[in-house]
Amino acid sequence: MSTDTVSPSPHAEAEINKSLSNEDKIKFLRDMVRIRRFEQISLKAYQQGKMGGFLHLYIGQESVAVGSISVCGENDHIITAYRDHGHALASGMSMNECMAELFGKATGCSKGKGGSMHFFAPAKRYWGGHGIVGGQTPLGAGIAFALKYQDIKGCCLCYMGDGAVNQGAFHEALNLASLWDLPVIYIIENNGYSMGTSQKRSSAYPEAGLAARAEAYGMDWDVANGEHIYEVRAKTWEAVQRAHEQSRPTILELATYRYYGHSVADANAQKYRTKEEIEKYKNEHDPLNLWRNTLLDEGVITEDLAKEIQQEANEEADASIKFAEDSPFPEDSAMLQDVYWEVDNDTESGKTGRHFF
Ligand SMILES: Cc1ncc(C[n+]2csc(CCOP(=O)(O)OP(=O)(O)O)c2C)c(N)n1
Ligand SMILES: [Mg+2]
Repeated sequence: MSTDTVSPSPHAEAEINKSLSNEDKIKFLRDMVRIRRFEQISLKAYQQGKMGGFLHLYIGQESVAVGSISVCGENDHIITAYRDHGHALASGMSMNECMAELFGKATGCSKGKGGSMHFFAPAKRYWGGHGIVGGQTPLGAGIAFALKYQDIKGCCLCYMGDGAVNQGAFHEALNLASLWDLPVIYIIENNGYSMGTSQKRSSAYPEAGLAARAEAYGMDWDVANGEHIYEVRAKTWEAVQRAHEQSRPTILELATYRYYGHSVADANAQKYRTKEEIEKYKNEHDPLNLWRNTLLDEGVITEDLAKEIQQEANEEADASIKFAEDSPFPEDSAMLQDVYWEVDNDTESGKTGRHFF
């Protein structure tokens, strides 16, 4: 762990950050440490053959989910892609329900039938977990539409990768979001790569960044550094206020970095970027170190408290592995449940398969 003094972030003075209590700040550290530990230990379990399917790790990007979700209120909603563990835990989901989902157990948040890419918690306004690149972007617009339609002052934070900006569905969503004044915020988590393809090899964009594509739709946009909690909160809050007060969409591009391969099955993880690049990010841009050192410098935490927070996260993650291992697999009879609400609820359309007309 680096203990260098960090230069104070200019965003510490933003209104949304000045009002933070020490407890709030400590919670952000705790949440980031919990997310990282959850994923470190899930990787271990994956390598031991305890779970199947995909596993896309968020390690290195934690400040984006924790910082942005921390400004959300009770009518704000979250939706994201398949790299979804961080957003789920930051939304208040428990490690137990998430780990059990990875293990395919009936106690998982999606009853063991979704796995890593499909964490869901509607009661916490967390709408997944989507595997089709860009597939969540029209859904994010739809959630925002529903809020507006019901006259609820809220918004939808819709997260996506830098690769998703080239999907047609995203552009259709942008068009409607702007045309219909929808309170949706597209947060591009720009980690520089789409699987093994760098941003430069996959996207045409002006120097200002990918978010500048918003110009074509008359939308507001911004580009910021996603590694610092203060900056992420300040920039997200501007967009949330725009959504709440003016019912207008925003594209917010946040620079970040993933330390592991695209997924645990990324056989080329060492080929499309250098070890030096990865080390540089780990050593100089790690969001956990950055925030921990900020809090040490501010006198909000001591080294002992930082260790205690890590220890607690380790214990919570270990307990979640035990919970997952001890949980049952879903019954065979549950195979066809939770596919269509209409079928589960025996409605006329569920019985006939006719949903329209
Ligand atoms: C429509 C579609 N095309 C291709 C894929 C395969 N695929 C899965 S993830 C991915 C890369 C996406 O990269 P990015 O949007 O930058 O997100 P990141 O993985 O960096 O978080 C691709 C091409 C897919 N899941 N869906
Ligand atoms: Mg990416």
